[in-house]
Amino acid sequence: MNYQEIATGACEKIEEAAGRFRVNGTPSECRRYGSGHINDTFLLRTEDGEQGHSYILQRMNTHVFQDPEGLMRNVSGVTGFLRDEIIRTGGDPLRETLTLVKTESGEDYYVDSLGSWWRMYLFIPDAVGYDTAEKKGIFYQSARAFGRFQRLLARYPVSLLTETIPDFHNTPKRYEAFCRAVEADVCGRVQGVGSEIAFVTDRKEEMSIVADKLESGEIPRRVTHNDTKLNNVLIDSRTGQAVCVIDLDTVMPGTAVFDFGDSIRFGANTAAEDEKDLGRVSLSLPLYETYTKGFLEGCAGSLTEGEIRLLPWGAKIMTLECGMRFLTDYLEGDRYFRIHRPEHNLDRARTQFALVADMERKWDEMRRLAECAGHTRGQ
Ligand code: ADP
Ligand code: GN1
Ligand code: MG
Repeated sequence: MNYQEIATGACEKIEEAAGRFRVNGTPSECRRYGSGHINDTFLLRTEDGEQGHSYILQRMNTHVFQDPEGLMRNVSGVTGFLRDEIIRTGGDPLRETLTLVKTESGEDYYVDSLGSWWRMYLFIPDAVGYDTAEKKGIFYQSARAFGRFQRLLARYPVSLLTETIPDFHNTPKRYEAFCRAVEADVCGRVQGVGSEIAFVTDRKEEMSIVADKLESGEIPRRVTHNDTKLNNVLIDSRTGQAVCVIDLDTVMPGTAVFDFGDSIRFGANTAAEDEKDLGRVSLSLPLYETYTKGFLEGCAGSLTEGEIRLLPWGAKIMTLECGMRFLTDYLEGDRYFRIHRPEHNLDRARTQFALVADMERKWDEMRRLAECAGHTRGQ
């Protein structure tokens, strides 16, 4: 097989794994793919006479996902459910949801001789995952897709879902973990980040605003995606329409307020998540407005007034939480998020805090825009 940009040590295991799945043709080419921070993702091509086929091969991150079997049950259940819904409404299931490729022995995953977990999806062609919302239309499409995704899953039986990362968006617990990391200071990095730590602790009271409402039942717990980054929706490269919501590892009970918020955190930032020049970081109110409109349309009237009122808080808390997670990882020695340079996690944390600060400046407008969109929701 021909490998591109892959360390030689890894090739043998990729070859072993690729050979276990029921692909059409013979694996011929493999390269790293996408810009996710968690799994190792490869694009695998096969040769099959005149034709070639493409697949996504992933080595799952079992440090992050400690119950990979439960996770794969979720992915299989959710994709199967979406597939039925898509067929029922006349869509194309091979394009509009992920399709797992089975192993030769009929499993959804393969565990190699080193204990690494592998899975494979059909590659969705002519579709792109964007790292920045270059055009408003792309962001609007992603908003509709994530809104629709959670509306479709409203009928999915929660009892079938494993919580793949317990307390994933439990922000007060994330704060506790952050405080433990500061206290332990295992890498001796605390002294260099005093102002970032103070930024977080100054906002301690805000961490529980959405969590408390979820706990008290004021807003409903729903089946949500929980990782609604713009690059977790594939956009059709010809039509510009959203094709498929991907990265289903964190589909769990959660709140729509955070699905909304995490998208704003990533896609309505005028700079990249790891931009070093903080002067370029800001919240784009036009993008925020566009996303709000698209998300409420995608949810088609299913969000409650309480949820709509909390949307700005969802954006702010997701940004604060993510910054806190990047900073925690920096303090603990970069063990969770994949980094590509020293201090990458610190740079990421700083952009998140700069974005929170800008949201605070634009808070009244954020609230007004959410209210306005709420009045015309789903119409
Ligand atoms: P991570 O959890 O590391 O973010 P993802 O599951 O999001 O991993 O995959 C990483 C990238 O691979 C995505 O952002 C997307 O660009 C691409 N990708 C994943 N699955 C598919 C697929 N079935 N078809 C086409 N591209 C895909
Ligand atoms: C991770 O897997 P990916 O790259 O789509 C992370 C998200 C963070 C995001 C920050 C399972 O998302 O929670 O918000 O990085 N996923 C997990 O970019 O922790
Ligand atoms: Mg991803």
